[in-house]
Amino acid sequence: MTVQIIQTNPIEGQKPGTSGLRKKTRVFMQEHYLENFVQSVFDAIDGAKGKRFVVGGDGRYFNAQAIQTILKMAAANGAAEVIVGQGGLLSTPAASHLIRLNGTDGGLILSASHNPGGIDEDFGVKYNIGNGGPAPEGVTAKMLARTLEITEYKVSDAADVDLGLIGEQTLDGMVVRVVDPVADYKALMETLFDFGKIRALFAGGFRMRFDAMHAVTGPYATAILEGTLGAPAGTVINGVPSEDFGGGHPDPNPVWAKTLMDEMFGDDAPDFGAASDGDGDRNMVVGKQLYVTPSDSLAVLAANAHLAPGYARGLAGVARSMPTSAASDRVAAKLDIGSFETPTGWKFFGTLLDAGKATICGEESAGTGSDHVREKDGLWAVLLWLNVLAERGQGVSEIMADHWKTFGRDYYSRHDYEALPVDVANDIMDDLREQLDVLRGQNVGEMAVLAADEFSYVDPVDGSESHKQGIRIFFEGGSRAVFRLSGTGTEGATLRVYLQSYVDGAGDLFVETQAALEDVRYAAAEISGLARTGRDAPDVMT
Ligand code: G16
Repeated sequence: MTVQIIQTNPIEGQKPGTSGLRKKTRVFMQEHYLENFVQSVFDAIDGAKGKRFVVGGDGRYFNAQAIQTILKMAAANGAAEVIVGQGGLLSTPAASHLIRLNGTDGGLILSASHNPGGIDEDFGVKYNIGNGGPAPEGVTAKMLARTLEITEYKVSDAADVDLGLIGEQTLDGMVVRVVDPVADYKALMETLFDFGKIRALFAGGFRMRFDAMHAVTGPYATAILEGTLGAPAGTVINGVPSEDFGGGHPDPNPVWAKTLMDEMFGDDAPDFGAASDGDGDRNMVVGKQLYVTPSDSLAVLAANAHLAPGYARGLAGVARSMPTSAASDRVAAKLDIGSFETPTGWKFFGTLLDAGKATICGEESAGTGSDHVREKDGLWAVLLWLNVLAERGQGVSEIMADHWKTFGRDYYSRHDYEALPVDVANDIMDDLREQLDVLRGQNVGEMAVLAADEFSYVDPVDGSESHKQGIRIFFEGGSRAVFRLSGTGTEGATLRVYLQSYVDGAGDLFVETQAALEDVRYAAAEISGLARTGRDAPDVMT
């Protein structure tokens, strides 16, 4: 077995987006493509020599093959040890936990998250640093720079590692430790939640449906909900990960988790429904006939987290991404704790969590998490909900109604225009940018513009700056429209329009969401010239 030094050239700028490098699988499968990026990651962190990493992915097409390549490259670059999930599987939050638990230098996670999988669909690789969280912008910028100048990479010609075999093997002198992907994660959850209370809830006949969407959370949810908490067999559906997610789109929202939504809105709906995405960091929560928006879920969890043992001492603060609704700010204000608004991308929460400024974080894109790891965590959110339901002895609808009466309701919806020609999407954003100064004071339909700006962020911990993080238009009465281009799409450009409208606790709390947002939707469409998309409706509305 020898280390081979392979001559290569930059293929294209491999620019990591909101969450690592995401491309069509066939792009990743081109000669040298994956290798160029992995070598650039190692180079950007000053080499892999003597270092320890965690590697795993969501089981999508090309996962196992890519892991073998990464292991051989880590060995050839002199890494000391790599911890891999059995079968190459690790959910993103479980990988984050393993990095922290084992004090490794970092980890490589293979996933395109909620994007579909398969040879004609999407693949992705991201690098997480030693705190368990996604690499910050300074590090991803170095990776990109490296991909533009790469001339060679190192790879071992050793045989493949048996990823099915738990235990230690060696690869060209590097230790490969294959671990049960679920065990350590489950042990962590047991320290945070009252498993006895949740077990009693299920024993009392509480019914739940968890849709794992044929993705990586299946084994985790089955082991924890059915195996440990006593939920009846069949509580977890689509629980076996498949390379193409059963031909589906593993994005836990009302559009893609339609089977679950139909059941939850049907006559014999279970008490609680939940779903998770490709790599297990996103979640969706549904009550009987009630969809809980991710922004509301964050607010409710922040308001009730103290009911779970892991958060009984209270929260240091709550952080949300800018496009997320202000619902969690209202909770933070009432609890008199820190409240933070960051750009989109979980990496921005890392410094706040590390510094102990925030305990719970969340995003409108179906992500919630806490300082137990440095990623959002789908199953964690579901278990916290279960703990709260068990403690309060109420259903999801009662909890939501009570929350809205106390804090008011932020009606919220995201409208996505997918696979737009890049120039059309850029024109819309550029034109909006040019109007920012003149919008103030204008009336558009029923709405009066109070202010408009482009979101910039200065990290309160390390002072790093991020600009051009989305355009915000604030209307009188607490409504808001936000425009942003997605950083995770792999085809054309995706324009996201985030709509929000607030009513206080004495107002009308039970209007249909899209109806409640109609005026702000109209104003947003007029101001941005959305007709240019050529679409008469969004492709996805969540
Ligand atoms: C990733 C990040 C999230 C972020 C999302 C935004 O999610 O981890 O923190 O909110 O991207 O996506 P977009 O740029 O498309 O709006 P994931 O679940 O895809 O890793």
